Amino acid sequence: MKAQAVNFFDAHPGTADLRREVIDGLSEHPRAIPAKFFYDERGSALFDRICELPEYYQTRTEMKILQRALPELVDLIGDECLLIELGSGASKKVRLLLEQLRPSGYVGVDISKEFLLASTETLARDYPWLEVHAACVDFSSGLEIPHCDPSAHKVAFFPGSSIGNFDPADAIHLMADVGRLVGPGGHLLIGVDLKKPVGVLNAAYNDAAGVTAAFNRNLLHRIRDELGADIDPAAFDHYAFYNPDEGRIEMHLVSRIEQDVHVAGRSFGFAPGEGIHTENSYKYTVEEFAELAGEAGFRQQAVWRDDNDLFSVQLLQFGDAAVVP
Ligand code: AVI
Repeated sequence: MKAQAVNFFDAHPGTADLRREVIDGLSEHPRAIPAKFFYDERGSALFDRICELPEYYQTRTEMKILQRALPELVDLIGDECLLIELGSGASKKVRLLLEQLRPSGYVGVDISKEFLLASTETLARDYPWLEVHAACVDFSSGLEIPHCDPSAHKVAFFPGSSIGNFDPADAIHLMADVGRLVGPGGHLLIGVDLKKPVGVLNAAYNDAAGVTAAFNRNLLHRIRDELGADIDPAAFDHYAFYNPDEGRIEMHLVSRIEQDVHVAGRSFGFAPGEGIHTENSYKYTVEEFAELAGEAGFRQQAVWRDDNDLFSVQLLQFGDAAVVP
């Protein structure tokens, strides 16, 4: 069978968005820049390396859970669905689903254009029976996705606990958008990282090889290279820790020295130890996540975890009587 061409839809944020959000973020106190800007081609490649690290249990644990859950999952979802993968990246996990679920179509959605194109083209080649679409969008600002047959049973797949990178209120909004996309009876299959001993969490975001530090500093590489700023990534330290009050890992970039950096004609002074908050990664109990999903109109249909309770994969179903914010 001949591979299908990938239908491509491009609405990814460009340099103007980066410039605006960086200037806004550096003008605030405390300073913060959205984590979505980690993911240019280099940042996505660094994230792929993180997924292979011994300290970063999430990716391999989720894979194992999915493998174990598959027979039950196929029974619950049925065949002929339209599978929509949010944050498709390297799309490794979805292969498991494609092979067992045999969906009628696949839509890969990601903010990183080069990665998305490469991964969907590979899927189209490897699964010639599958209709493959690619939508390059920043789904944190709404889910405008073409190619969605209104009558299809839609299953959104959001692996990797990327939901944890949204503040709870934004996570509810995003899931409500997903609910509108999949419609009543539609599904969301989602990976959710669980609360666990602090030592395990801190190690996962402070790996010995320094890949997470390089990933964090990639934001500064982008600001320097794409915005022409005179910022030196080596003048900032990677700082990541679990904040138990908020139930989240926080990542920051902390200035080693007193310095002024110039971005798009604006000057920003840093005192030594002054930081930029770059990412939150929320951790949930299964019960806490049920409540969050419920606020978006989803109910937990099934929850699978590993033997050490590190991670969960949850099948959520969108209901008719949903109260959608
Ligand atoms: C993509 N996301 C779920 C990762 C996380 O664990 O929050 C991003 C990451 N940040 C540092 N390491 C990995």
